[in-house]
Amino acid sequence: MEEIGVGVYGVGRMGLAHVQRIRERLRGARVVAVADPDPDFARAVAARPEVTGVLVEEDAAALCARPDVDGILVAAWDDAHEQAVLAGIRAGTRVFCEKPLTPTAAGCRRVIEAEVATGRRSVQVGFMRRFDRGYRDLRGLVSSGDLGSPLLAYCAHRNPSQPDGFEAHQIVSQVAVHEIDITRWLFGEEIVRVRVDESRRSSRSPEGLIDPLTIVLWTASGIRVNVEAVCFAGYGYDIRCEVLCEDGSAALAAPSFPAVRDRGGARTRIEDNWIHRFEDAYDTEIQSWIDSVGAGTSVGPNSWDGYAAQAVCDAAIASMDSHGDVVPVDLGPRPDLFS
Ligand code: ISE
Repeated sequence: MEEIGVGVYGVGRMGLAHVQRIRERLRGARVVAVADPDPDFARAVAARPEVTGVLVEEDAAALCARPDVDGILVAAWDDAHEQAVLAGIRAGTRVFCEKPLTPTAAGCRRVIEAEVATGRRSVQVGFMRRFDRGYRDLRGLVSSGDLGSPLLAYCAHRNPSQPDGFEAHQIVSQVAVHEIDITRWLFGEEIVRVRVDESRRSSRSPEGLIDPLTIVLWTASGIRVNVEAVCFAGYGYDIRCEVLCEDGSAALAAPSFPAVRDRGGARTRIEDNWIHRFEDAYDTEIQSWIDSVGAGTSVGPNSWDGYAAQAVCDAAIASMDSHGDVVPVDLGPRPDLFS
């Protein structure tokens, strides 16, 4: 199969990591051009030695208009996603969009409508955990039925810290959104209500932010998922998930690092950030997008998944703002294109 041409919109930390993975590790694609909501920044990044030979365009629409661009990868800041994704859909260009698809459920609805109007699915949303080996094994076990019906799950999502400017609601829309998506995918059910519980605030967490939080999700059949979302845990990037079923339980396997035993005791390593922790998942995710663009198909989490996750985030933020109300989630009808 011929190589596909990729345009990357948003060349901050995540966008650049994707440029590098496409250039260094993946097959079947080349990055032909980049753009960024800040065009000067795009020009500065394109001048770096690790990005040599890549052209710079003014915006996402210009990327899509290039005859050598078959797909755009959107990794700009959240508020810039909607316009870029819509530009791709309207131009008939395949889109990979980092989560969140857009920062509000209403914005995701607009994306869905635009896709429905074209009559084909063309957007993959960046919920990379669905491509992680450990999560895939866990899902296989839970859905095999060998452990009986799932009843309850516990997830921990602990970050060592967050960048300056991190806002209170992002603990939901940037952090817990992964567990929201994983819950829907693991159990194959929509989330119907949410509650956010506060706990004692960590002294590491900046003014105005309540960290950690526990986000309680209930699925349509009543499975309850307790998500511990921590933005300023200090010690590392620690991800856990355990599902209790009627006949047993299954937990996410941690990545394997050597187990050290010495005078200090027994220990192993914990990752320090998500790009390292999920590097294999990102590679598999972007490779599957490249393959699907080459094959003219669409795979992985779609706009409906992006919308459903965002609708749950909106409800969780409402619960957070009300200091603990149980907030229902009403997704409305799912268009046939996504059934
Ligand atoms: C970050 O934006 C991500 O997307 C990571 O996957 C997540 O684990 C982290 O908490 C976020 O800040």
